[in-house]
Amino acid sequence: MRIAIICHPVMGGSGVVATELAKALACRGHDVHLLSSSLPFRYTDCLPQLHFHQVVPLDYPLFQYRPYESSLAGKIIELVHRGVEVFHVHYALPHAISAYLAQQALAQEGKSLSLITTLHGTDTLLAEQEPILQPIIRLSLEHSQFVTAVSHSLAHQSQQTFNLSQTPIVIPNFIDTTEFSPSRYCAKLRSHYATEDEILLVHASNFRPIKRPQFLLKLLEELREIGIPAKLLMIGDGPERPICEKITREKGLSEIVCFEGARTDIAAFLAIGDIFVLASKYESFGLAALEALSCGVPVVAPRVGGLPELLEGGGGILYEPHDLQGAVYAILRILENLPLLREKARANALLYATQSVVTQYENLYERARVSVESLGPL
Ligand code: GMT
Repeated sequence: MRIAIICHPVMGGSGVVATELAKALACRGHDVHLLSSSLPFRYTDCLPQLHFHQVVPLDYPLFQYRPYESSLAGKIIELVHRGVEVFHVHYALPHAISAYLAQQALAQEGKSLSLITTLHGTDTLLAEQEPILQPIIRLSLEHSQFVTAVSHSLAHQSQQTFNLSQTPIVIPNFIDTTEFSPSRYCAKLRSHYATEDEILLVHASNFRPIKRPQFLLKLLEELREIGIPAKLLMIGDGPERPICEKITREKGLSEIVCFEGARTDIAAFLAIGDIFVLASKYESFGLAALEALSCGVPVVAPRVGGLPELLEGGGGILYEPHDLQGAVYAILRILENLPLLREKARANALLYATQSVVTQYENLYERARVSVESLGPL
């Protein structure tokens, strides 16, 4: 099949999922076109079947804002003319909206567009915060052949927020269980951060306020107070990082908290952890938690969004959001059963292996393509 995948390039789960999906489809022999405003950070330029198209919005002195939606719509139309059969957009904003515009323009030529939109959570959060966006996003979703969501929780929330005629299909995120594996453990790397007797907590995120990383510093302090020799390794970068670094310095925690910034080989850092910790206000799925599970690292996470669904397969313990004592208790319970929970974490992650999830998308593309073909010329 000739497939286009459209995503935001920034460091975040949706960009990872879209890029890894594009790579996996290209490996299966599909002709895949990846469209984004710049090169997604997981993009590797070595697959002959994978083509990157940068979408560059028009820069004109009269315009205060560049019209990205229009440029993307134009690019989609161009690719339809070049024979691309299915478009899979990650995020309605602005990608499904551009695809809707392209659909309308193509209808004038008697052509139709196969469109699949995957929701990762932010469209729903933004529409709740900014209700003027709701009807625009709704329109683009109702014009998608299929809408998918990365968890049941997000599917139901999105259906309600956008008053959708159908509940989105749930296709969870996936993981390369060979790259994210317990075998990535490296004693030498771990020794930089903790001794064998210490407990190494690892966190990885883009340090947006929604990730609430300051809570993790409080959690570390609580653990030290009750005599748990814990240390915290923080991976990633974003607006909350300098604030957390300042708190670390002010509270004299610099010996036990280490900020490593953004890393490309995240698996190596996850694999040396004893427990992966999250404090997010919301996670539609929690891809970083899945990456940790796949490395055999148990997860402690708040009961929000799609995290309960992910952790019900084993290898993690939930706590109620904001409940510091609940998070401490979850860590203690994991430490009592660490070897068993490590096994359960890995077993759970194997349920999300790339191949089975990519097949679900492939089947959906085929259904979308056939349903548009059966319409014939408009
Ligand atoms: O979490 C972020 O800051 C990035 C965001 C994104 O859009 O890339 O992640 C969202 O999509 C991921 C992939 O489906 C999910 O694993 C994350 O849970 C989700 N983030 C939120 O819902 C806050």
